[in-house]
Amino acid sequence: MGIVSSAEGISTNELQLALRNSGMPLEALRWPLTPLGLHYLLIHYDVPTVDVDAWRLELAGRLARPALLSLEELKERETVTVAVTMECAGNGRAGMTPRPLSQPWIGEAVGTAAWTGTPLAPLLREAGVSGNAVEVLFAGFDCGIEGGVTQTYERSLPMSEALSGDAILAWGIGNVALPPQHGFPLRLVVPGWYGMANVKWLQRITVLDAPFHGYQQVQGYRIRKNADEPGEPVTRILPRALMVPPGIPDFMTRRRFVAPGRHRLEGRAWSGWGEVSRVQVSVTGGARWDDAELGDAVGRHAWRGWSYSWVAAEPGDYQLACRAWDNAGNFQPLEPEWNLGGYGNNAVQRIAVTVTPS
Ligand SMILES: Nc1nc2c(c(=O)[nH]1)N[C@H]1C(S)=C(S)[C@@H](COP(=O)(O)O)O[C@H]1N2
Ligand SMILES: [Mo]
Repeated sequence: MGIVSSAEGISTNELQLALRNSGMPLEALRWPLTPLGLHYLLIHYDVPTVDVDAWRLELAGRLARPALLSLEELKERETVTVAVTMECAGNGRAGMTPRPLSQPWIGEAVGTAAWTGTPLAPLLREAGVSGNAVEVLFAGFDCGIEGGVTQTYERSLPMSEALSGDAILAWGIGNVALPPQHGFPLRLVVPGWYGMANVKWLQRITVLDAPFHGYQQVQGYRIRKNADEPGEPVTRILPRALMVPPGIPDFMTRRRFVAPGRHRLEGRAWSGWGEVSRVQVSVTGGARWDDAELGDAVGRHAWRGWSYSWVAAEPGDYQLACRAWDNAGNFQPLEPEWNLGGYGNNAVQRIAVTVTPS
């Protein structure tokens, strides 16, 4: 992964990635469930086309009863619908200096969807997981070259997460079949984990008796300062609060303009480590912080709303900011902490707002 100084303009390569992988416009934070088409997208290689009639999910590896399952057979199993806030591990990457060269997210790589599918754990248990199994590997259909390595997109989960967590194999989103870009015909959804764990376009699930050492596990998605160190794996989502940008935007700069008076600032906050326990807002660029009012969570694995009443008395330029805490004790830093891949930057969001003369 290369790096560029953030003073340099965006490269054509980054622009290509940015155009393929759309973010959620922040005004869509108003919806508890992100409308289909506004949920962010991240696709490393190409969107594969899958012939669902010929398609079978393969259950393989350290299992007493390996299996091939059609979509119809999967749909006959226990079916659940779970609201999950999903966020790309690279969200906030463009705010790091120097900027890690990859999809240049600012802060919009998030969305909440109602995913419909069947729980993963009972499926694995019924297939008879062997006693020496340590991880479960999920392989997609999509192939590409990354870091010089030709690969299929694949990621593993620890056995404990696969058997005790709330992961589902999803064939639906918001009451419709998965669209191609979200993983048709079947994807993994791992509540609380950053996006990379949620493998799309599944073709095979393999139970492993040794840790997976594939590219997306040991090269990509590691928190490290340089390529020589192994670093720490990226796992669960760090807390973040985002605000619906108030007022109206300037077309080019996206600076916001509001009239003097009282404004209800609102947004959402989430964490993959536990419940969001506190959200604060600053209308003074961080000089002073006040507690926001918390709303209900959309679900156990989904964001919760917050609001704050701002009296914009004086015309002038302001910087608004918000930050969240979770009940596991995690909170958002004021400044990004740099790492090579540009992962997990949950530094506070700042929004430039002008209060216009009345
Ligand atoms: N097969 C496959 N699964 C994948 C990816 C991919 O490129 N290929 N991208 C991952 C990443 S990095 C993210 S953030 C999420 C994004 O899911 P979405 O596009 O449905 O929002 O999918 C994950 N699953
Ligand atoms: Mo991602």
